[in-house]
Amino acid sequence: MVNRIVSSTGSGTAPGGGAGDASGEHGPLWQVARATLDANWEHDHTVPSRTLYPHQWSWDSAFIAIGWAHLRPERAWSELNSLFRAQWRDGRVPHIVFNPLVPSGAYFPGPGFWASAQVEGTPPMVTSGLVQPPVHALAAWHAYRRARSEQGRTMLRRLYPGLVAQQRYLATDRDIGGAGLASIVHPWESGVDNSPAWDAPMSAVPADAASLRGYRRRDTVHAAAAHRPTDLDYARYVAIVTAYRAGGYRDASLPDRHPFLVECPLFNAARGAAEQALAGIAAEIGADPGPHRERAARITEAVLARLYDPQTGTFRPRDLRTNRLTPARTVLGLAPLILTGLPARQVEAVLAEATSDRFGLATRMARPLPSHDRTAADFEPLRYWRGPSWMNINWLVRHGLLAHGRDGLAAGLRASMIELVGTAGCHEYFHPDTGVGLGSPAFSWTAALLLDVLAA
Ligand code: 9WN
Repeated sequence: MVNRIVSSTGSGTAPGGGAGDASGEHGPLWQVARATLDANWEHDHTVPSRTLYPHQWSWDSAFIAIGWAHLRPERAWSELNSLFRAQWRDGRVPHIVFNPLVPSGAYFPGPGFWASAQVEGTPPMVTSGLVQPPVHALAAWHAYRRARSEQGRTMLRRLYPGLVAQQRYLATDRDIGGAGLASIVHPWESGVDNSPAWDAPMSAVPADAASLRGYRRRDTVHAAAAHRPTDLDYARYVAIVTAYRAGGYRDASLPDRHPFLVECPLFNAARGAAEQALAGIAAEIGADPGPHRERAARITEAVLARLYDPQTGTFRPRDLRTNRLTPARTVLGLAPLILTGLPARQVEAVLAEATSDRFGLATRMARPLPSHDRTAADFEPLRYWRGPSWMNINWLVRHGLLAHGRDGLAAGLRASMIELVGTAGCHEYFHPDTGVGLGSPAFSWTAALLLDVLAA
């Protein structure tokens, strides 16, 4: 077990150069993060967790690549490359790539459940049929700038067509609402699976907890059931995948037949940020950045038109089944800050929400942002995505704060992130008040993003 409480002093040997390198003030912490990533490395990718998530996950790999850029840049490129080798012909990047060497029952739902081999245009390896937020171009661009090299530029050139195809898939097949936003077809696609943001659309999905009797959940073998989704949630997750799979994972005519269709602010902000990053990548490799800038602007406009509620000054998901914004005020609403073209009025609105008692952002803050509104009646500090703090969401918000020149708030957030992981270790998520580590105790993106915030 590489996870342990560390002191903030000491020395180490890792390369680096920023305040966070192994020879600096945070040397021992740097070493814990490095040991966590090393222990989770699996020939060409990094598993999120050896116990809970023993395969490759899509947005995890993006965040993990950012960490590897500080230690072993070749692994950052391998991480993204191995993921994009599993890209489907239609451009979707699957949310799980299954390792055939891991016993099929180690994770539920496993490879047999997804049955991707029966679908046209899928890669030789077994994958899920869902996607996750497209943070990969952002990660590739960030990783490259953290460790600029000729090899890095070659890798950007190699990844570019896949990154563009990923965006094209989301902009076309997934524009189910027809207004320029991509819909997610399952809460797992949001990456924040169990968020109260999905309670309203999920409540309309017909399912019965008893239907789970034919399956065996694995998550509750490794994590406390009280910290995980309920059986009824899982029955709905399974029902939604079953419906999507029955249609061959095709997106045509989903409104007529699919029980869950939502436009998510984080997912779409990630699309916009991806276009911004692709503009940078294109310029670096001699391609045309213009179309990417235009697409970023169009996505930003669509996020504003579809997901911003001027009455409350918040961004919230739109449920296509009801054509209404979902009621919960979750941390998803802060994600549009990563759009560099977000107008000043909405930047201020997001900051008002973030600095309110709901989320507690400040230049000096005891704890990072929770995943849900602290003042809400359904805030649950222990259950995943319904209150606990996560490093990836905090990293994204910090990225947005820096993009909008809010350096003081970004510094406050950074200090709280370092303090949290420095005290608790590289856990999957954290109690938003006490800071106690929850979920997997050796979680890769926590380690990777800690390295990145330590470095600058
Ligand atoms: C389902 C791997 C993934 C993350 C998600 C997180 C969790 C899976 C699960 O773990 O989801 O994809 O089994 O709960 O919610 O964000 O990518 O770390």
